[in-house]
Amino acid sequence: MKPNADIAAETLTDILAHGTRNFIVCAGARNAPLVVPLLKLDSQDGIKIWHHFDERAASFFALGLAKRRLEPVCVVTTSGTAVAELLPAAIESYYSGVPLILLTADRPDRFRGSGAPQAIEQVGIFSGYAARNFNEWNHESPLHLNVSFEEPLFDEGRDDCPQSSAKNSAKASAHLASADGLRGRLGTTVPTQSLDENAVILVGELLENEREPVANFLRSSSLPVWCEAISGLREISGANHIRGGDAALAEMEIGNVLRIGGVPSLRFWRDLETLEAIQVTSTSRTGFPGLARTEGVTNQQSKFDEHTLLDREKRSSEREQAVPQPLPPLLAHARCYVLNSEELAVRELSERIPSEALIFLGNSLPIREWNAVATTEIAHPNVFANRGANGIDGEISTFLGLAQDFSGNECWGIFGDLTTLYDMNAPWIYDQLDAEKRIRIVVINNGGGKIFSKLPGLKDLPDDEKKVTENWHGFDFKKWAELWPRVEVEVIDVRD
Ligand SMILES: Cc1ncc(C[n+]2csc(CCOP(=O)(O)OP(=O)(O)O)c2C)c(N)n1
Ligand SMILES: [Mg+2]
Repeated sequence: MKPNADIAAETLTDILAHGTRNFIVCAGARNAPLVVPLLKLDSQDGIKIWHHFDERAASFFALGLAKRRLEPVCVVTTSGTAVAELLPAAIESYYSGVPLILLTADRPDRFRGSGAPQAIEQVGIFSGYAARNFNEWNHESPLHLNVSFEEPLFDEGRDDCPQSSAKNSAKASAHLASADGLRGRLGTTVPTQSLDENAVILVGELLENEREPVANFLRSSSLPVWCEAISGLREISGANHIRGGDAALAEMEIGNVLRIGGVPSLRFWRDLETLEAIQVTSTSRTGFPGLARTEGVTNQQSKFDEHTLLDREKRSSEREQAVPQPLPPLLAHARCYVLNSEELAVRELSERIPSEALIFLGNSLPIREWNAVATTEIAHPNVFANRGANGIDGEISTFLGLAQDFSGNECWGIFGDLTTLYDMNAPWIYDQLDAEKRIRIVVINNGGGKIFSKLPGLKDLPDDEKKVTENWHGFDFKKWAELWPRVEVEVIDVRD
């Protein structure tokens, strides 16, 4: 039988060889053979060992660390339900194309199905959401490595350490280079032939390196375009921007849609499911169509660069044909709607947050309100959100991971009240973040899940039923903030 120390050293060496530098340790007994050697690597060759007690928050923090640059981040858990806590972040990582390594310690095979303490069915627990070995893994999704350890967990007199040497870094870069090659082969041109004058372009989440070619494409096209804040292109000049979100789209006659990047947060996108007369073409890094209907829908996985978005010929012929079209007034002037108090608060925030800041938008109303009403006078290119599975869980943790990885120091996260309550343990990691980071959490407290007040079927329920559907509460967020002295929390109270 292989000694635990060898199993741990081999596993960690492989993970390091795949370019991982950040490990989030959620310590237990069973994963001690992994944790002890890892701690010895802290601060060597850029390796950083983080620690968290809450595996769900830890895995979302890992997702945030990995999200911008797609450098794999590893979460290390003990056995049992600790492993199950990783599922939400694994799902988000799967749908948003982010590399997460889930390294889980287990009891040996013979314990499977036995009901013995802290022995659950860990093998395959993430089903299709995670690859189970390095060969199956595409580097843009979760990888689950389940490692069994016999007792005694430590062998007498051994002090093995995984290799973090230059040899491994070279192996890692070779591997990443080949992953890039794979992504490169996915590149194709966007099928623009199906777009006519009734077309709109919707741009969802883009990686930073995807933005310039997409921006050039938008500028070369006269079609109206809706850019999500997380595309980083919402405020670019030279594109025919639609302002006013769903309200503006509702006024337009739309025959077909070209979606570039992540799945948009628009209500209009959800409605496209049944608006079958509208043809939809999607092109994105992750390759998810974002619609269940297949009729009238084309979809491709694509890497965006100057050559893949639109081939040169098509681009120049489009420019020649492009007769300047007068913009419908609604597109040119966004201010033809009345803002409610919550929207006003979001607008005011967008005027207050400096352009260079990192901004994380919580799901539910904050992201929708920002997209619809945030100022376009100030460019905010560093906006992020978790739009893979649209969860309201783990949002603050993801924000903190992004904040740590961000090159600047000023970071703002804007969250709904239930979203905040969901991730109350997130600030645990604060003390480990770079001291110069200035991190602000804005809670838009409307006393519950107010997005449901906008849904037909739920908005007209009597109050005693809305209490249930919206989870009304009178929670005082200042008390939560007091638990974490370093956390700067601003509560915007927009309760009726
Ligand atoms: C983990 C998870 N559970 C449930 C939902 C469904 N959901 C979407 S929005 C929402 C309410 C969020 O409330 P809050 O954070 O206060 O935002 P508000 O709607 O008030 O803007 C819920 C429960 C979800 N997206 N994710
Ligand atoms: Mg709320």
